[in-house]
Amino acid sequence: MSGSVRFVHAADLHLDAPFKGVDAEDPRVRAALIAATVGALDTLVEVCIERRADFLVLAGDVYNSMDAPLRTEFAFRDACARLDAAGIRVFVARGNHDPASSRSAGLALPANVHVFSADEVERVVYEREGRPICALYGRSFRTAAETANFAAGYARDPGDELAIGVLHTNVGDRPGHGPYAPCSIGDLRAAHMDYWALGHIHKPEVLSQDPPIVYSGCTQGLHPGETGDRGCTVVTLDRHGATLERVSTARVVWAAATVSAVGLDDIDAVRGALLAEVDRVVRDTGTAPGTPAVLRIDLTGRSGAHAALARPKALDDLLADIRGAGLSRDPWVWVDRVRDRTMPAIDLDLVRSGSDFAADLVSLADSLLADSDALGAYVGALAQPILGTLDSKDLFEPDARDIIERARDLALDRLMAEERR
Ligand SMILES: [Mn+2]
Repeated sequence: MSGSVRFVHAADLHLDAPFKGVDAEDPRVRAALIAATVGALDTLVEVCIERRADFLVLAGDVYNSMDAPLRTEFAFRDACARLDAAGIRVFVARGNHDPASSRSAGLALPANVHVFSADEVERVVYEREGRPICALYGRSFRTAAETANFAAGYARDPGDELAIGVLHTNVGDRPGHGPYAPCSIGDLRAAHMDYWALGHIHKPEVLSQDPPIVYSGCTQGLHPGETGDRGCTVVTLDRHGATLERVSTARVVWAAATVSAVGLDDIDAVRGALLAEVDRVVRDTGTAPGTPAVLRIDLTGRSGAHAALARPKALDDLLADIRGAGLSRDPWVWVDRVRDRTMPAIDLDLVRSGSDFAADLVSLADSLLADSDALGAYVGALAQPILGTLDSKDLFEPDARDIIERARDLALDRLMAEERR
């Protein structure tokens, strides 16, 4: 074997995934979300063709469900046929969402597609003009819950000049992800591959540089939690090593932002800050300029606009206004949610100058904050019942100053809310 290969590594396309957690009433936004996963597949095909890839590696979860609709299977088959026409092969390892036992695994795929065995690690040789160039090792999931260590079955043939491992796996028992085909980075290194094309974790991540052990991440974020760039990894590999390049494929980017309302004293100032955030997202949607975004914003901080935001329907009207502005941008931004997490601004000097209960409260806090012995004793007495219930006292190290300041402000917030009723 001699030479080099260029391939595109992608995973977790979840082509038939429903978008959860967003209820977009705008028809253009709805249509974009519905078309996004298959659109990302189209972009993936274009990337393979533009970069003159030798082959595409898909490391599991092409489909979201074990009985994916026929139209989704047609979309995948059409994509493979376009690659076939361009002379690009496709290597597929099935994952926990689309195991070999899926009911939707029936549609015949073009001859350029190879689906790895679900019985054992399978070695397939990519050839160019009849000459072996690169070996690919892969194993598909048979069932949705494969909990054996598949990585242990991978071993490079000493005759391979180039070798790639393909696997859907949870490396390092990551919490929050299914414990499927678990393995360690050490298990993967022990197979002596030149590159590991992994799937399952949807956030792109390079676990190791030498050899590259890579989660390409999903091709399209599937819900508001999957924020930021989503795409594929273009790999150029020869016997000296690999060069990696990230290319975005997402048709809609999920974005989340926190906007501080500190120093903003009325609704118009808040509106200005929200619009500035929308425009920031328009300019900066990961590595793919021109990609529409769905944006969630939390408004935070002590703000003079707190009371105005708390008025009935004020936030709804503000959201509708910001949405209209976001949809007029190019690319558009759908503001899915603005949450009001602001608190009232407190002018402590003004409260101190009064003669009411609030003034007494601030005065008590002032005297404690001025006397560290008294402060420690006071907070210690308050914390004792809680500390008594903990097995390890080391877990809770009370910061007395912080506790008193927060207790003071929380009590003042409650008092002010009472006054407004
Ligand atoms: Mn997945």
